[in-house]
Amino acid sequence: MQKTILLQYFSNPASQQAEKISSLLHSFNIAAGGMLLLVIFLVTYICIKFRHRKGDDVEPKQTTGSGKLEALMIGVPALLLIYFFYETVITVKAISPTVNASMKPDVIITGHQWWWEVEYPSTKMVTANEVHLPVGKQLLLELRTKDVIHDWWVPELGNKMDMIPNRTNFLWVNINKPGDYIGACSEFCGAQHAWMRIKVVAQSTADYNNWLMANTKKAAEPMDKEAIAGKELFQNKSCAGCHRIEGTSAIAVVGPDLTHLAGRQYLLTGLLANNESNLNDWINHPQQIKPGAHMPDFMLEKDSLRAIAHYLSQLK
Ligand code: HEC
Ligand SMILES: [Cu+2]
Repeated sequence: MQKTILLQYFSNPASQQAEKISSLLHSFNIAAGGMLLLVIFLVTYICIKFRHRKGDDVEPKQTTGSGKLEALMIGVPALLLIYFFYETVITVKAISPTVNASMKPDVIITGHQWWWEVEYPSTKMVTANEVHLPVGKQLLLELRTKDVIHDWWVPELGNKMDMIPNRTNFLWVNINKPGDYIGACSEFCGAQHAWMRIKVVAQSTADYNNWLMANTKKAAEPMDKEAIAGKELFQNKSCAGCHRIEGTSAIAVVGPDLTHLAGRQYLLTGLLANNESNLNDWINHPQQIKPGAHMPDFMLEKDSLRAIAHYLSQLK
């Protein structure tokens, strides 16, 4: 989860949008690099060629004003600027076609301090933090926020987009190849901003449809005595006041939807691997693990905690 995010941008553009941005960036780097080399070469050449030599006592011949040289020095950078301005406008237009009211988003992503809510309008399914998307399809992402400004950015998949209170923004993405793509919230949004990571799981259409079907189902029933007790405790110990588990009486949406929690690879936007013992730790003292998170510490007995964690770990 901790790969250097910026480097991926250059090395692995994985969507049509990212490819366009990447190729613009490459041609810009080539032009800027060429300019830099030319300047270094000229400075070095002039320093050597016109250096002070023994016996040079008279002032060298002074030349002023060269129309040709000035035209070149102003003209070439001006042309380059115009060219890159034009290419930038073309690229921006190509990666973000206009969204009109009749278009339905494929996914609605809402930023919260400090997690992501993910809704699939076609099935009304809601999940959190790990965003599954199909490859080879032009997808429209609708971006919102519940609190402060957040910013969605998965470098390998293209440009970033702000999530602004009381506004709806859109982002197009057409992913080329299956894989996991890591991003991060890119607008400082409070104490745990640095841990507001994004994970996009890009899948073939068939895999994606299977995932969507499986996750649209109601939550799995607890399979053993401890898990049954855990389910009870979840309803009674205020967890249900903030979380939803589809198919149970927990229907609150203050925190992430937990209906298929066990299907996620990570907990808490990448902070912990998703397993029963980490779940137990998290429920035991959320404020030590993610200080400031909007989930309070609970004074629960060890047995109760274990039962809840056991129950949650069965929610495949
Ligand atoms: C006051 C609201 C609130 C209550 C009560 C609450 N939670 Fe949470 N919970 C949250 C929020 C908010 C988050 C997201 C924290 C973050 O990532 O910053 C969260 C995150 C979680 C996660 C991680 C989800 C994920 O996708 O990684 C689990 C598991 C969880 N809570 C379980 C519980 C359990 C079990 C209880 C009861 C003991 C409980 N919560 C009570 C608000 C609450
Ligand atoms: Cu954020």
